[in-house]
Amino acid sequence: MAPVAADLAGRLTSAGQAHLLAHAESLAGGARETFVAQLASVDWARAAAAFASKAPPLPPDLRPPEALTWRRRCNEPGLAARLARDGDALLAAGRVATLLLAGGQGTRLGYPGPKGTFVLGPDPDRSLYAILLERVAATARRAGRPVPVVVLVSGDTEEATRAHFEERAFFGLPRDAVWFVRQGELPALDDAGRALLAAPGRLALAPDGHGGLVEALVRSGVLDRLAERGVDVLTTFQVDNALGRPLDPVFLGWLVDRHAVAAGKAVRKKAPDEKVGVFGRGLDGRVRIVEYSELPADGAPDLVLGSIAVHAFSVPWLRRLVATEGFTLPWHRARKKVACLGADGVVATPSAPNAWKLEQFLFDLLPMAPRTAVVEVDRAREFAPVKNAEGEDSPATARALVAAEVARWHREAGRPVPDPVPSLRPLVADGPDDLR
Ligand code: UD2
Repeated sequence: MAPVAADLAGRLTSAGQAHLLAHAESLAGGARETFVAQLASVDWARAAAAFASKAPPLPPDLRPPEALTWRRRCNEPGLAARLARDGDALLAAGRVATLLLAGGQGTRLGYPGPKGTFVLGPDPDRSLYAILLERVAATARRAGRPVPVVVLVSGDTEEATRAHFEERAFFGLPRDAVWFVRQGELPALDDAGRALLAAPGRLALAPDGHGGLVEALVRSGVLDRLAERGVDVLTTFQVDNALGRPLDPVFLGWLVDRHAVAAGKAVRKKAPDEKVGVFGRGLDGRVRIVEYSELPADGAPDLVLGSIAVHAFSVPWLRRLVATEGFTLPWHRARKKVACLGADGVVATPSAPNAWKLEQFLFDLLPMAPRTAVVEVDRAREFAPVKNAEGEDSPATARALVAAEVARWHREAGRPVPDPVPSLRPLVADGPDDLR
């Protein structure tokens, strides 16, 4: 059998992965070729840099950032109307695109496919992708201009996601305005930084975090394509929130009003231990989001604004940022239980965490932004996460929140609330105005 190509062998050795070379040599035939191809697909220098990096320490003096509060928005209808006009103008001018984060593995839900294909219901065609992308299509219809959609996928989600879009005829979106962008993957590493094998001849790979979208947008050329189309604002949202509104004109208008290059949506946290990142503003005036898993034990109770992971970024600012020398997002490391091939040649899931998964977070762009606009929204209207199979943030709690919101639309439109409450079909109705 031909030895592993010298340049790959060199990359592996200099990244401390010589054990993988030995494993490759122990394989033969197709298994060896598949494994060597997988080894060649990993950016080993990036993995070594990620493992060696230390996430920046939390600034000690974070305070809640200035925000357009829900109370102010309700008390100043004139302000909300003006902001909505500015946001609608951006949409009507085709200057807004949106990116759906759909590369995650959805481990906690225990659902085999990409989370976007999960049927939230009640009707059987109500997948999360259908609900969310029909909402984008409805917004574009109202604006009279297409809204380009970028879908961030990973090795775990790309194939089934593309198939779902084809089956559903892209949910009414123009195909030439939908891009699938594949994020990078990194191997799970042991305490010495050595890559684990998920099985003989197969690395234990995981998506590199939704912050990987920045490199994926650059590498794929999609960031340039968006700029060429005249897109100034790229909003982002998550596949696991059926009520997510990344194209809300007030949100867009506030970004413009604050002359900001980044924006985020917040809800008042239910409790300090709610599993949402928190907005904080440092003495440097920069707004950041601290992930719930990285908060102090008390959950930083005075940081009451929790992130629902709806963001917006200036495309020109993003393009300048990624072009600056040495730009990179910090690496966050999480210690996880990763099923892997033991020294005894048997694949086993360890009883205790045994490996490091390395992720970049999209919201680490915020402290790089000179100004970030934050909009507080009403959780009942915009936040119905599907994270876990049971209990909180589960399909059951999300279904109840969605039904309550659809019922509210009927009441607000002076319509009797149907029983059962109908499924959420944004192309039919996406708010009380559509029911009037
Ligand atoms: C996320 C936020 C949390 C809060 C919460 C709201 C992060 C790290 N945490 O918690 O602050 O806003 O949502 O519900 O954002 N994804 C990718 N590629 C990846 C990893 C994740 O596309 O490599 C997507 C995933 O498909 C999902 C979203 O990012 O749509 C967040 O997934 P997560 O599990 O990383 O974060 P989560 O849900 O614990």
